[in-house]
Amino acid sequence: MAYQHLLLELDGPVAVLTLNRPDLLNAFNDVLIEECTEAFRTLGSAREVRAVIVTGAGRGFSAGQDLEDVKRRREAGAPWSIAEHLREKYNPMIVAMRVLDKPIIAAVNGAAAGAGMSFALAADLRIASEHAKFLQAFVAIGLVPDTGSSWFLPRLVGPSVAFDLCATGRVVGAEEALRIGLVSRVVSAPVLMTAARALAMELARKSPAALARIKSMLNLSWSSDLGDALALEAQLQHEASQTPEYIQLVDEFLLRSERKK
Ligand code: LHQ
Repeated sequence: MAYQHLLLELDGPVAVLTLNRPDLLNAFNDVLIEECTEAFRTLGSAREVRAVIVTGAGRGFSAGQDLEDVKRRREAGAPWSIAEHLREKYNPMIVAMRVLDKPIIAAVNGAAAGAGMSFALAADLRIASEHAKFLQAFVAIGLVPDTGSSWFLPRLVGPSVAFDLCATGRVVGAEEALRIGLVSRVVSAPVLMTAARALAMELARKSPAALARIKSMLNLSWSSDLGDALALEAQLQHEASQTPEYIQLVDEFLLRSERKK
């Protein structure tokens, strides 16, 4: 599928989606948001794809909403509602990321600001280059967090740090991002994509059915109580244990243990 502002590369079981508006630090316009949503949905039914990487072309990851585009609309006098824009464009993209039953790795190569940071937070895990920086840029233009940031951020870094980041809009560099749990790894810029691809390949070798269930149970854990989580674990573990993969992997483990004796 050819997109206008999004590059899609298939590398065996790994799909790499690159936001491709480098002159604007990959700021989102309508087309880019729609293309991302479409790509996540398409990848959901691509059986050969087992892990997805999202990254940005050039020196930015994504600067969030394309503010030039917003200004153009205002100047054109076209009636435009931010609420509608969020409901019809950004929100479906975030939902498409969370319901995709495959792991999404955000390889954060540079600035992730506003909705660009939300986009990174909606991935299953984040790996950053030393040039990555995260900012809840909304407050600097008198807005509030959107595109999922108000939901993801407190869950990832706790309510106090989330408030700090949302209320100040300050820049979080790669090392701080690692320390506060925004990202799980930091690597040097030249090896970011190699590291992201290696991680994606590692995930691609795992049972896809197990990964889909892991994603689903962790999605639900964020809004469930302990009783619900225990019940869901029992149900999904039952389903996982009915798969041929489970029997085969346990047998292989026991065989390896036997050989060591
Ligand atoms: C940009 C942008 C940008 C256009 C850099 N747009 N051109 C949802 C619904 C509806 C409306 C509103 O918003 C939302 C959600 C949101 O995402 S709100 C938040 C929108 N994003 C921002 O406010 C971030 C604005 N950008 C920045 O703060 C900085 O550019 C960051 C920290 C991202 C990067 O700083 P630098 O590395 O110093 O780069 P730069 O500022 O020099 O930017 C490079 C170019 O990219 C520059 O253009 P130029 O022609 O001078 O090279 C910027 O104007 C352009 N650019 N962000 N969001």
